[in-house]
Amino acid sequence: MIKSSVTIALVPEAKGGPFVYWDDLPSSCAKAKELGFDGVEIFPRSPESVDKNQFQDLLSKHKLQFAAMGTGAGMVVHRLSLTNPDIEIRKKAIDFIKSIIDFAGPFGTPAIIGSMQGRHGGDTSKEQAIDWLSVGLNELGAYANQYKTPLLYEPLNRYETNLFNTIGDTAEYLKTLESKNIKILADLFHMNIEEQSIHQAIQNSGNMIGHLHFVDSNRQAAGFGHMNHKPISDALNEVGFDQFVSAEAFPIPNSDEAAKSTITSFKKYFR
Ligand SMILES: [Mn+2]
Repeated sequence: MIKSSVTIALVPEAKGGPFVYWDDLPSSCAKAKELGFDGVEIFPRSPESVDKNQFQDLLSKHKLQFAAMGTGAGMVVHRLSLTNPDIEIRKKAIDFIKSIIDFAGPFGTPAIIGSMQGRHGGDTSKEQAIDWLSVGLNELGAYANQYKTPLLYEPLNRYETNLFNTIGDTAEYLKTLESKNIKILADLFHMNIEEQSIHQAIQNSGNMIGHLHFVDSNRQAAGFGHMNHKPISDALNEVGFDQFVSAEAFPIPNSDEAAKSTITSFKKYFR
């Protein structure tokens, strides 16, 4: 069964970003439970910045699942990426992502590589950047495997990366990697910009999708834009997707309203 999740950002430097809840882990988890979400996706400043015991207690108390953990603070806070021309920075990027995998893995939760993929340009050719990306993904996919969790790789829209923008291109690329432990994070906002057909892309590569960012056409909560979610939920059911659809949306008009619109839409399309 497809499960619902809501994002919680714990990175002051990411203010203005598309996350539903902010800063306060206990109250955000309480809200998620109250509204009926199955799980939470967290975006921490670093693994050390999250009190693991407190978080574990919150999950148990509210019977919430830990859906996914973002690594984007590595880029936002520390300017790291897997395709930086400096080998020391690429190594630090891999170490940062490993530290997130080490936090999430024991929960059975996957880490997400989004903005940490970086981009090509300047003296770095696309081929070179993709080679570096492959080195990182192969190492990190194998690393996540020790916890029996996949690594999630998220293709982004053209304004955020110039490596892989569509689900189809990403699926073809992932098949060339040594690590077979990498799943696609399909984000409906990026797909709305890049895909010819969102539901067709899901049908074509459904068995490689491991997580979904559930959002509307304008990066607001599902229900606050003009995306047609029905063919999308139909396609996800058709391919047998049974993981999380997680609200990665702006807190517009505020966190609670965005969360409520998400869960209302979730129930409409997935229940
Ligand atoms: Mn996303």
